[in-house]
Amino acid sequence: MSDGQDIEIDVEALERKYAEERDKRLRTDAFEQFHELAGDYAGFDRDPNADPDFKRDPIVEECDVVTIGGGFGALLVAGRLREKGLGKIRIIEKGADVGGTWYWNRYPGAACDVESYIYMPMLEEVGTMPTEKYAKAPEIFAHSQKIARHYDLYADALFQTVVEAARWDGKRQRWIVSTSRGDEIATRYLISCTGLLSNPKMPGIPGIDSFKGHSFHTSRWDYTYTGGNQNGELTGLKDKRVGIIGTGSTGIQCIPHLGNWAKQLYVFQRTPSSIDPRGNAPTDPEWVKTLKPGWAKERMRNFTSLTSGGREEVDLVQDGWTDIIADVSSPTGGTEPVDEAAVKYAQMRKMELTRRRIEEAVDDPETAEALKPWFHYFCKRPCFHDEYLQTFNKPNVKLVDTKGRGVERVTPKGVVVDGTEYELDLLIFATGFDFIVEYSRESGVELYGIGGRKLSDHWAEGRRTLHGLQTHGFPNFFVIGPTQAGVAVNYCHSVDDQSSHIAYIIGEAVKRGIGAIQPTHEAEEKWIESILASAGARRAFLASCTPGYLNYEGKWGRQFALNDFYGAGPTAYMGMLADWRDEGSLVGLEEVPAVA
Ligand code: NA7
Repeated sequence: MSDGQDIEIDVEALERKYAEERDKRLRTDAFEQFHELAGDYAGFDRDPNADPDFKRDPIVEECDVVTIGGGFGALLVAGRLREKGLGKIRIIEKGADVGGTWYWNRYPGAACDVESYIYMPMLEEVGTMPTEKYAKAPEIFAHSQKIARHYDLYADALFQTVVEAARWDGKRQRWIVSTSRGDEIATRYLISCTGLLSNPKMPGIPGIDSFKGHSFHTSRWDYTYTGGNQNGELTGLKDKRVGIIGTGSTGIQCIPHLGNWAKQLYVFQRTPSSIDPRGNAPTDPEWVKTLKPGWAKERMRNFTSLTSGGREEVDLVQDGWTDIIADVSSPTGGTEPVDEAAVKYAQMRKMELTRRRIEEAVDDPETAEALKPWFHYFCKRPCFHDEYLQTFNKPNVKLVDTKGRGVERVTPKGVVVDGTEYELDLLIFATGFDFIVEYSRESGVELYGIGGRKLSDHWAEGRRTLHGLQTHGFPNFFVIGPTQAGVAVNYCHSVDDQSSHIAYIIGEAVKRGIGAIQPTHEAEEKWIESILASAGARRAFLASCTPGYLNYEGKWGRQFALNDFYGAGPTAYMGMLADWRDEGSLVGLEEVPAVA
């Protein structure tokens, strides 16, 4: 197959087609079409990997640091703070172990979609080498456990515990953290590490609670029903009719396994993903021998630079992501000006190549046609897989294309699309996660800062931060997250950089004898102005996209502009934070004196 360089594009015609497809998918309810796993949907939140009878006594004590969450964000910041000598660090986590995303997402086929040598953080620190270029979920989960052991974080971790609220005590200069298990923990530093995509969401499809068969969200995979494990072997499905709603990164990874084992599989599709070849391979021991200390950080940096439009002498990762960027510069922001028309053309050619690959891989022309994505390349997170498309050639697998409308309704027996009822024994929701919603919904936590001011009030019109990390009126509180920050394709790189920056600030505060630190009101205002100013360019691109979590389901507003990423991109963001640290005077931060 060609590399696509010979493909000619009629730009205007394709833009019209993209707009038509987007319009089919626009909905007035946008984010409101989804529900958290709470209220009527609380039953979907059962953790199949935790002890439902777990009990412990409430804890009342003092500590140095509390992290809200126990995924890579928490592990990285806790590890870095350990390196700076902070003693008592409590990770407070809803799950029964560390790992975050990789604790919850145990569906068959789950793997990182960015190369593991750069995705898995702290490889050199803890002495790990992934076994494959794209490691599978169990290996990534085990790596998170290894980080926790390496930095001795298990001893003070509180699992199966949810942080509910935290109140700033100005006299003691402590956050008083209360939890679902009645704990009252006074901590000097409170760090929110609730993750990028951690709250599963359910679609508000009429009749969804009437289904009488078995059902779960992919992030709560029920192996007692399906049989097997994360490698597949789903023997419990041999005599089952299975339906799955959702064809994003999650759907495309577990669908081949379902296709291998289910008696009948129906894939209910609203918008097809773009699927590029994966090309996984075992780690080459000869290559490992060539690596010099510092290689992991340099590889991360090189990848983030290339995938945010930068120029590098070498492409260290050389995979689907960097291949694309060789031809297509990302509109998410680089450090150099780009020729927008050339970028658009290259992206269109890239998508045409993807559509041609689908025609080659899928036998049935109607199915192939329905699997073709019609949107700009970066409108949705690109997917990579070598078996997904071929799964539709199996006689027991049927694509039910809802033509952008979504599933019509769920009945006690199954799922209805276009008036046809598909009877099912098992219905799986691969419908994704909340993305940058209101903070207290996202984290489940309410904060009461100086004077009892609620964080949800302070952020009612959208986030207000300095560098996405700290907020005025909430001293010693830090957030690891994408909002108002430079977000890399390799999200773990963003998390790694933010956690080092937070550890630097805390380390300096301790060294300089500052009991409580916060951004000044002026610094926060200035940062917000810069976020709003850079939102314009991205807005035009996002408006042209089919709805999805990356463009706030097509519903833009000032709040979303404020909750958006740092417009100049991750390389510029990380460079700016490094310069800020080098300057050394903690510009824009102020000491908050203890209240008498
Ligand atoms: P995603 O990428 O948000 O995908 C969710 C999927 O669910 C997507 O295909 C949706 O279609 C589909 N969906 C949602 N509601 C419906 C209804 N009502 N009917 C039919 N289909 C529906 O989540 P993932 O878990 O796959 O991936 C999350 C991240 O994990 C990913 O970005 C990587 O970083 C790793 P839509 O496209 O909205 O039309």
